[in-house]
Amino acid sequence: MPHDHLIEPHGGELVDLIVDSDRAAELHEASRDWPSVDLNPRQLCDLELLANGAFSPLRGFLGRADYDRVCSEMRLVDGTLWPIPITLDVPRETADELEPGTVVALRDPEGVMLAALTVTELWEPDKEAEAERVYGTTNPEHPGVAYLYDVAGPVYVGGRVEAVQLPVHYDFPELRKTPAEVRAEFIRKGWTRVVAFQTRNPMHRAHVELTMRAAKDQQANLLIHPVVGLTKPGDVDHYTRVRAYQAVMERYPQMTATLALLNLAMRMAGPREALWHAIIRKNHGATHFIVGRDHAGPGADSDGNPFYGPYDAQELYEAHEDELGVKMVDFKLMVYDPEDDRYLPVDEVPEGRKTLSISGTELRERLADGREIPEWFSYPEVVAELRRTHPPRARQGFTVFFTGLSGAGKSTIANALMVKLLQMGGRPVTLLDGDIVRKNLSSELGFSKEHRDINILRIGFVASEITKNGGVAICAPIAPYDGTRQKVRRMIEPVGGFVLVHVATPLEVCEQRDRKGLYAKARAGIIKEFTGISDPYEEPADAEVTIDTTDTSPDEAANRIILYLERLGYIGHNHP
Ligand code: PPS
Repeated sequence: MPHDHLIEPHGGELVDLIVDSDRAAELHEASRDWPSVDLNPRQLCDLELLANGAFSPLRGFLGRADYDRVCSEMRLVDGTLWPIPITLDVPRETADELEPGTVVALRDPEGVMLAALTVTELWEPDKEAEAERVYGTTNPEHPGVAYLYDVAGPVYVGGRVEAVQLPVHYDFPELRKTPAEVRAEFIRKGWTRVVAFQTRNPMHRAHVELTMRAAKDQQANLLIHPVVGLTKPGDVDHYTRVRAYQAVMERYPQMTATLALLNLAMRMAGPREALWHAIIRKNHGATHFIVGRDHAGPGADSDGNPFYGPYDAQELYEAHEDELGVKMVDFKLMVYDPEDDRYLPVDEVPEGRKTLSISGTELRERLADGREIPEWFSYPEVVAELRRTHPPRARQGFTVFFTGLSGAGKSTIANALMVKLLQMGGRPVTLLDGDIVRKNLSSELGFSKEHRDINILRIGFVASEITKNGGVAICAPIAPYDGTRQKVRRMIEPVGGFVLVHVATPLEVCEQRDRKGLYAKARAGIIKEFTGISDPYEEPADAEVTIDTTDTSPDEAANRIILYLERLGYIGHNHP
């Protein structure tokens, strides 16, 4: 029996693009002659939700007419409400191989064919117009716009999809439920009214109380349906979140709530995304959907202007609620009322009552400093999960990155620092000195700008891996180019500490010391492209510590860096 007959009255007709085994074998056989598209992480998410019917009624990647109308009116050509364009973007070279009628193999990064796409048309979208219409902004600080401009290829390919298999997931397989599986679960449990809760964040007490309140008000059961595909850059990783969700499920009264993971690639499109989320949940059999404050919004731009108003999503939803066929359960911001030890929507707080809340930024700060997170805010088991992956700074890794001219004293200070850190103990320390790296990692490289950049980026990659895993990396190359140093900073800061130390000993002093005799050779023209003599050195404007070794001993210099690390909290009482 097809799924869609199984699942009524929940959700309406469900598309299932996965072909039977005979057709799959046929497609595999034929695919030898087809061009291929290797899907990126976002496209993989989209394909999965197309294939399993989460994006019903879509049967493939949008063609041009559907795309245009979705962008301008949030509707497919046939009038169906659909707020987000689901398109397959490709590079121009790939597009050149395709034409209407071509069948393309859509593959995962390992080359496994997941689906066959029969191309109906190809076109070059006006990305600015798309950004303006879908996201309401062309500001690339919006993550959806950034993807559109920086990652998406210039050509869109529309066409129907026949899926051979769903993408494979090795993590949490028991929680990755297709829409048909979720609907079947509801039927098995006898649930006819189900409130779905979308989230990309760890769930704390406010979220649990909000969802319980929604369930009580609607006399419904709960589907906790977090996104584990792509969320906003910088979010807590989904492994940590899912372990925390599993712990939180124990807090709900027995047999009232269920957990399923959704491999959605979010766009952070705010109001439009709220409608999209509701359609997806309807396809999973939900009858109600929770929309809170700033639903699926990316926050504010660098000037502090929010991309969407806090309740824009609720307003747009309300205007389309009947058509969506999923009732909105709207919530204002929840705040804690210590007097009654409960959570309340901010508009229900009695006059003059003092309430408490902790913002996401504040929570991150508390985790980084190893400070207490109160029980009124979260559950001990959730906090424990967060602490495992977000240890306090005193247990995080960090990189100390020296830059400066040859002979400035980088290696000497780096060695002194390494020895002092080893004496303190607690973290493994790796020294990536310029000469050591040139011998072991970059022996084939010379001193052109291109080669120096490759060298520095290699050092940055190794240092970021060490830092990510809780170690200390001390790097001491010349690293003459500002842009390259900044790239390294951006690789490391998301995974731990980064301290740039400018060893600013003047050229005259370095040249006068000339310990290796290199300056003399450079002056004589025997060594070419020598930094400071015949090659540039760009002074950093972003160094955390600046040291001139003309009148500072290596011991003093290393001490200054240690004091700086203490001030930031990377060295301190919490040290294991
Ligand atoms: S870079 O620019 O960061 O990739 O340079 P780095 O890997 O630190 O290598 C610098 C060391 O190589 C020796 N050397 C040169 N330096 C600069 N310019 C030229 N042309 C050059 N040729 C060889 C020099 O000994 C540098 O070591 P340090 O320890 O800095 O004196």
